[in-house]
Order: sequence, then structure tokens, then C-alpha cells
Amino acid sequence: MAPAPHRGMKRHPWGAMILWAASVIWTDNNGRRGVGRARTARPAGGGSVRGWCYVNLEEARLKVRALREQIEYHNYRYYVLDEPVISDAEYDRLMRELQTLEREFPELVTPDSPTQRVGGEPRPGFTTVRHLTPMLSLANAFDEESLRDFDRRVRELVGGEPVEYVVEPKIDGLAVSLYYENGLLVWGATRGDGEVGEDITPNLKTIRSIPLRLRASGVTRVEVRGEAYMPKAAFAELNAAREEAGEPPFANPRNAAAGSLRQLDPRVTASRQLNIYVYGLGLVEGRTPATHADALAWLREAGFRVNPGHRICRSVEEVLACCREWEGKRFDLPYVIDGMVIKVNSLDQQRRLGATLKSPRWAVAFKFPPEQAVTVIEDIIVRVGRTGVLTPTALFRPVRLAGTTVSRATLHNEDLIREKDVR
Ligand code: 3BD
Repeated sequence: MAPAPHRGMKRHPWGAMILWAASVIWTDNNGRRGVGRARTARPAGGGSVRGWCYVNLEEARLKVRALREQIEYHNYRYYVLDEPVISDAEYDRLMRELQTLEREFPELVTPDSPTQRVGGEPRPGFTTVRHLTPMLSLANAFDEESLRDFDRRVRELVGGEPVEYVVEPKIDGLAVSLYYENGLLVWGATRGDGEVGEDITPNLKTIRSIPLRLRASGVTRVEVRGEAYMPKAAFAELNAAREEAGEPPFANPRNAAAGSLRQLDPRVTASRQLNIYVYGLGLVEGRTPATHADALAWLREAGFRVNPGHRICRSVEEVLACCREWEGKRFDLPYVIDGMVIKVNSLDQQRRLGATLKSPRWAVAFKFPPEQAVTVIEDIIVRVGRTGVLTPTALFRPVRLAGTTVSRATLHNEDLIREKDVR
């Protein structure tokens, strides 16, 4: 193999360079050398070069920039729009070329490079971050009547003005906050107690639909709020693999998502097929939207995944119809929802409505009843715990529930058996 012809130049596979028009010095498989622009340089006598070329730092910088733009564009097509335009093999080739260049030129590695998503070294523990604006809780409504009460209260407090609501599915996952400065992801954290959360940045970076760099500008600092979750299919696959390996399965997709994101080793998180829907903004500096629907539109333009199912409703009847419609199709969705969130659309009305100690007065969660299934108990076994506590467990005919097949459940203790009239 020929030595690098100039100091600071690194060997690079020729095949990857032919699409790129920088000037290069190349060597073919027979050791012949040539100089030219990458696009036009060809060995004398024709044929293709399948050897190596040499690139310097400046050329590598250009190529790295182009590769990152391409890879993030294809991430966006695949993970946000769900409309890929290249094959997995082509995507892998781009990724490998970027990895090669970054290995040769470590000074070009940046935190927003797509190579930084794959999951680095395990960390010794989690540190905490303080949210710039608190992550409030949501008041619950378990029936139509409390939803009507909510609507009456809202209309009264805004002095009888017309009120628009945005109704969106409530994803059952883990609430997270993503903080961007000048368009770059600085950290991502769990909700925690709403004021202080755990810094899980390397784990969240493994979710390809989270932009490392915003596609839209106009904001200097912004906190983006969303729900990270595990799709039902990924959950079923993960649990099957865990059972196969003799590991305890996760109880539901929410626990699986939370367990995957609270890993000290981001490589474990990377192996779990997590996703995210973002639903709002915390702190915004710069262009502030006038309505919640505008905020969702901005989030989408900025490159985030926003649930396309949100609707604007102008009356509580419309809100209820929308909730019932979603309740009817909740089990056909590829992700778990446990209700709908109803939010006043106008941010000016939101500001006037304000919040109580815990939750905003302009939003409410309309909760669906938990999913139920009917089956037959085949046996009850009693386990003796470490401390001598007896725990009865029911073994029943396998039944589909919340995206998995369930064949056992704890009966906790005799009181529960009597209360539920288990026979
Ligand atoms: C969702 C608060 C407000 C900004 C407060 C109105 C309570 C979990 O899809 N909007 C959503 C979803 C959650 C939300 C808000 N919109 N808060 C929302 C939410 N579409 N899941 N949540 N959260 C997020 C929470 N999490 C853990 C413990 C206590 N509360």
C-alpha cells in the first residue's frame, strides 16, 4: 500500500469519493497514482479505480458536512415522515463512510454528528438538570361530566369569549424535555418531579426522530416537551427475546420505555426501538407561537415527530365526539394511549387561565378505562417470597392484552382474591 503522499492526508476508500468533486490524490489497486478532481480522475486507459485516495483535513471537513446533512435528511425521511427515499444498504454506506472519516480525523467529531447517536460508553451515574420552566401535571377527567365541568370553568374564566380546543392522543410513555440552544440539542431529561429531572441525553440521542440540530431557526433557546414510548410491536419483540434469554419480561410498553431510557449504558437504549411524539414547548426565546396548534406546526417544521391525529374543536360536544372516536380505535394503533389531552388553543387564553400549584387550568386529560380481557384461570400457584410472604399467582389461558399475550398475573394476596371474587 502506498504511503500518504502529503502530510496530514488520510487514506480513504476511493469508491466513496467518486461522488464528490474535491481534488484528491488517488492510488488504484495496481499502485498507480494520479491527481485530479474526484469526479473526473480516472486511471489512464479507462476502467474504474477501486483503490484508495487521500484526503486532507479541509476536504474531509467538506465531505463530513455533506454526509451529516444527507444522513440526517434520511433519518428525517425514515423516522419522522415514515417515507424513506433510499435503501437501508445505501444508508449504511453513508453512515460507514462518515464513521471512517471521523475515525481518521477525530478533530471533526461534533456532538450533533449522527455517529453520536449510536450510544457511547456507559456512564457512572445520572446527573440532574433543572427544567427552565417546570413540567406541570395534568388534571384528570374520568367521565363526560367532568369534561363538561372543565369546559364550563374555562369559558367562565375567559369571560365568555369563544374557546377553541386542541384534542390530542395521550401517549402512555415517559415524559421528557429536550433543550436546544442556537438550534443544537444541549440536553434531554426525564420529567422527574417536574422541576428537576435526570439527564439522559446520550440515551435520548439514540432516538433517530429527535433532531440533534433543528431544521427551523428563529429561536435561540427552546425546551421541547414530548412523550418517549415503545411501539407495541417493538415491545412484543423485546419481551419475546427476554423470555428466550431467561430474563424477566417488562409488564407493559411504558415500563419497557422507562427501563430502556434509564440505562447507564446508552448502547442498551440504542438496541431498543424507542420513538417519541412531541406535544409542546417549555421555555421559548425568539419567535413565540400564538396558539398551541401553531406550536405543533412549528415543532413539525423544526424536524420533530408530532402526532398527526390532533384536531381543533370548537365545542365540548366536538371534543367528546373526538375522544369517543379515538377510544374506538385505540387498540388498533401501533402505540399505547391511555386517554386524550384537551388543551385550550389560544396561548393568550392559556396565560389568563394560569395554573394551580400542580397543573394548568387550560388542559385536562380524558382518561380511557384500562384495557381489559376475558380468559379462564387454569391454575393458581403460591410463591413463597424471601421474607416468607405468600403470593398467589394465577395461570390462565393466554389472552391478548395491551399488545402482548398474557398468561399469568399476580393475585397479590387473599384480600384481593376475595375482593375480585376470583374463582
Ligand atoms: C402525552 C404532564 C401539559 C403541558 C401540562 C398540558 C403530566 C406527563 O401524550 N400536556 C400530551 C401528553 C402529556 C401533555 C401536558 N400532552 N402535560 C402531556 C403532559 N399529549 N402523554 N404531561 N405528565 C406529561 C406526568 N408524567 C409523569 C408523572 C406525572 N405527570
